Amino acid sequence: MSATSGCWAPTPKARKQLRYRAAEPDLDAYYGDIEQAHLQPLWEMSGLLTPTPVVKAVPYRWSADNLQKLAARAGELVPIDRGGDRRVLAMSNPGLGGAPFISGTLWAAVQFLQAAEVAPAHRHTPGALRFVLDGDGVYTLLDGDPVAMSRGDLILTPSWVYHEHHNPSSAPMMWLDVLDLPMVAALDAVFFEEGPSEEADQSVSPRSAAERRFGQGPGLVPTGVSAAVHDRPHSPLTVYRWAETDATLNSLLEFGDGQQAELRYRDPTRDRDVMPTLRCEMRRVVGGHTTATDQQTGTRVCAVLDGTGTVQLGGQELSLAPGDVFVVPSWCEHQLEATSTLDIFTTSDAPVLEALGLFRRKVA
Ligand code: GTQ
Ligand code: FE2
Repeated sequence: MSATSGCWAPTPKARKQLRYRAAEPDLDAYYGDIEQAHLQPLWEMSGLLTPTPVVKAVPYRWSADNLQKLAARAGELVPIDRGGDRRVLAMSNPGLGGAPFISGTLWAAVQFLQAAEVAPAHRHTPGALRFVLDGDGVYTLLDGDPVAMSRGDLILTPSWVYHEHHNPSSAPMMWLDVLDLPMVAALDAVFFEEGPSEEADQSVSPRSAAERRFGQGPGLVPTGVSAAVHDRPHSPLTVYRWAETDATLNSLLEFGDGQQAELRYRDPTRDRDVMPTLRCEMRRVVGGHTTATDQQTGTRVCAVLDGTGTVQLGGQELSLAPGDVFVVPSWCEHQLEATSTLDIFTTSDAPVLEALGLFRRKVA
């Protein structure tokens, strides 16, 4: 489902060679005729059914330093207006020939909002999430529910939910956005519309309505919730707070070898990922520990909330510091080594691969 052009069609050069090989005039004429008819011979193609995934996206890390400095400069230079209504820097995978995507299936970006700025309401079919690597002060309105955003929080913006971002604080704030946009684009299913014009800043409760209703107590969900809520394919809990995530990771560390813990963010009302296209997980690797090497199908976008160390990605070693974002392309070998305790947020398109029977994972 790569959004870039297919890798199986013969290149113009290959097509010339193909003609050359077809020295017989009949065959030569035939190749000309099928090309005219917009048909292509499978017997001349290669690279279509490969033994393992051939992935255009390459492993890459965007350093916190670059992300912060360059987003802050956009904050100085580029206003937020209707039309271009988000101040967003998309991470462009060096393997994708300039496409503004972190992989063939996912969009990842940093978004920067100055004090007193508003990114106006809209909605779209691609699903999105925000993860806050640093700071606080912004709230996002999700279909009218104000959700305060702070360090370590995961905020969902599921498909077709209106969202607008407000920064009533006195300091700028930046956060990570991940969307399933390239996947939805490859499926020719992108819709977008602007929302009602923004309201004045309102008082924002530290706990959104969604949290008070669906995140009140672990394993406790309301009865009598309308079918409209249950029929939606995403979690009705739209924010997962760092305090709970942190406490859960600490608790999980008491089990196993105590060197690492991993949790999955989940729909509290059903055994499902938070959104139909995006899985979210958080991993803690204790300083001094090295994880097993793993590979899985689908893209993983990883963000370092805390700690330092290195990640091995398909034979490439990258150093990690708080605020760094890296991509693990499909089926790429991945191994973490923590120098100081690493907390790494990961989101992936795994629910899509699982739904289609395409998810594979191998741990060495
Ligand atoms: O915050 O609404 O990174 O619509 C890309 C598209 C963020 C957003 C992005 C978006 C948004
Ligand atoms: Fe959006």
